[in-house]
Amino acid sequence: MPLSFALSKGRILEETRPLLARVGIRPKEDPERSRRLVIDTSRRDLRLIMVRASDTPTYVQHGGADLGIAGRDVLVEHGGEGLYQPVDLGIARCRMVVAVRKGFDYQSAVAQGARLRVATKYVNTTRQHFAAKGVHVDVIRLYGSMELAPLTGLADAIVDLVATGRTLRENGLVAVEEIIPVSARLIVNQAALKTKRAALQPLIDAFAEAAA
Ligand code: PRT
Ligand code: MG
Repeated sequence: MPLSFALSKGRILEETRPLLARVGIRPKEDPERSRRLVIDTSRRDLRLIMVRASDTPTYVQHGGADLGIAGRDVLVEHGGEGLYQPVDLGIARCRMVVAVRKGFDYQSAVAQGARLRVATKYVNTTRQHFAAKGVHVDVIRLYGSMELAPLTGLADAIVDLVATGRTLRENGLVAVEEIIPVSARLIVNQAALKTKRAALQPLIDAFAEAAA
C-alpha cells in the first residue's frame, strides 16, 4: 500500500505546494482543479487524499491517511488524539482570537461576570479558553462567517482566526484577546509511525528540512 497524505484545498494546499516540491512530491494532476479526491504523485509510494481542512486530523487519527497537514487551530479543536505532530511547517500563519464589535466593552463585561454569547466553529477550544479564565459563556456553533454574528445580535463575541486583520476591520470588529498563535503542522498517524517507520521517517525529516 502506498502512503496516503491528507491535504485540504485552499490556503493549506497553496502554502504547502513549495514544500511538496522541495520534498520531491509532484501531484500527477492539479489538486485545486481536479475533482479527483485521490491523486497520484511523482512518487509511486505516495498519493494525496483531498479532505476538508477540519477533517484532516480525523483522517490521520483513524488511519484514513498516514500523514497530513493541518492548521494548529484545527488540531487544538480536534484534541490531537492518536496524532504525532513532528514538524511546525511555519506556513498558513494567523492567530485565533476573541473579537467583539467596536465599542463593546469586553473587559468590563468579563469583570462584571456577564454571561457572554460566543459564536464560533471552534466550540471545544472556546469552551476550554473561557473555562480556564473562569468566564461563563454560551457557545453558539457556526460553520461559516463568524464575523456576522456580533453584527446581527446573534452573539456578543466570536472566536475566529485573524491574519491581516482586514476582515475584522471591514466589519467593525476588534480583537480583544489572543487564544493561540496558529501555523500549519505536519501530522502523522501514531500507529503508522511504528508500522511504516522506514517509509515515514525520511519524509518527516525531509519536511523538517524543507520547512526550516
Ligand atoms: O473546509 P473548512 O471550512 O473546514 O476549512 P476552511 O474553509 O477554514 O479552510 P481554509 O482553507 O480557509 O483554511 C485552512 C487553514 O488555513 C485554517 O485551518 C488555518 O489553519 C489557516 N489559516 C491561516 C486561515 C487564515 N490564515 C485565515 N485568515 N484560515 C482562515 N482564515 C480566515 C479567517 O477565518 C477570517 O474569516 O480569513 C479571515 C481573516 O483573514 P484576514 O486576513 O482578513 O485577517
Ligand atoms: Mg474557508
